[in-house]
Amino acid sequence: MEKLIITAAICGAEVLKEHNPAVPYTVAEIVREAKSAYDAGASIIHLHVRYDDGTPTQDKARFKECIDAIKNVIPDIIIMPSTGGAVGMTNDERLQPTELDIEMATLDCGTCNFGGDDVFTNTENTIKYFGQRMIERGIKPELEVFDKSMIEMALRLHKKGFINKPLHFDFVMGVNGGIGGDLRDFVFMRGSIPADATYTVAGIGRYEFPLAVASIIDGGHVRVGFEDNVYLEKGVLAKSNGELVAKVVRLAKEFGREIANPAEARQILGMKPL
Ligand code: KMH
Ligand code: ZN
Repeated sequence: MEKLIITAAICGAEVLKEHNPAVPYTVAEIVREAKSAYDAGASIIHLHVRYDDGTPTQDKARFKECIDAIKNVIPDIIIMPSTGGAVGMTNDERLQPTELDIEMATLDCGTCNFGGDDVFTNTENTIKYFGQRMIERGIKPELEVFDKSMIEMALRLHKKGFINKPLHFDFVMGVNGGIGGDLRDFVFMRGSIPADATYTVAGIGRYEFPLAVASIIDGGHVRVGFEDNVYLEKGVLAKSNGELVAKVVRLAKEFGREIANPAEARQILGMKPL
């Protein structure tokens, strides 16, 4: 089985210090959390950025500041900025990090409710626009799918030339408004992608570690981090993103799965070496 790629979603746009005091807002805090995740075994950092007061932003300058600061400390890490941003942002606002020199970015493949009255909007034309931008800029998309219908959208837009192979999916499971996070949901999603595609799983909240185990066993990859879950176990807050990554590394070891470093992750995902 291929080595396991661990992605750390260290920050997100919605989770706050009120949920876990270790959630990073400042550049220094973002570097601290990225380093803790890398040291524990993550090879990809899924990056959202905030202003110092915690407000989410897609500001290009803020992304550059954070990416440069992370790369200064961890030169080989893969940084995958969000183009999802936060609910309510415009397309061009969301696309700002793609103007930077980045290797990967998220590409959200459909619209869904996002808790309460929020709707995370990604129309077909939006996905085409984002996909085209990533092709032009040589950025590998991670296809964020919150439901099975979004897999179908991604496959259709691949056929139309807006998303290039090799396809790499992220099953985001357990969002209020998307697919659940039970094993049968995982089997359904996993069985719905082409045989030559790769995938990672991001289980929200209590789904994080059970779905990590499912993916470890199945040969998929795993995403953990404060964006999805702030608990190391029931009632115990994680002290860092590194603690969440370390738990996945322990689980992988139990099932005989080795961990990929960033160079190996690039190879598995069909990306250019650094
Ligand atoms: N913050 C969510 C509305 C992504 O990073 O591409 C969207 C999100 C997905 O987090
Ligand atoms: Zn995200």
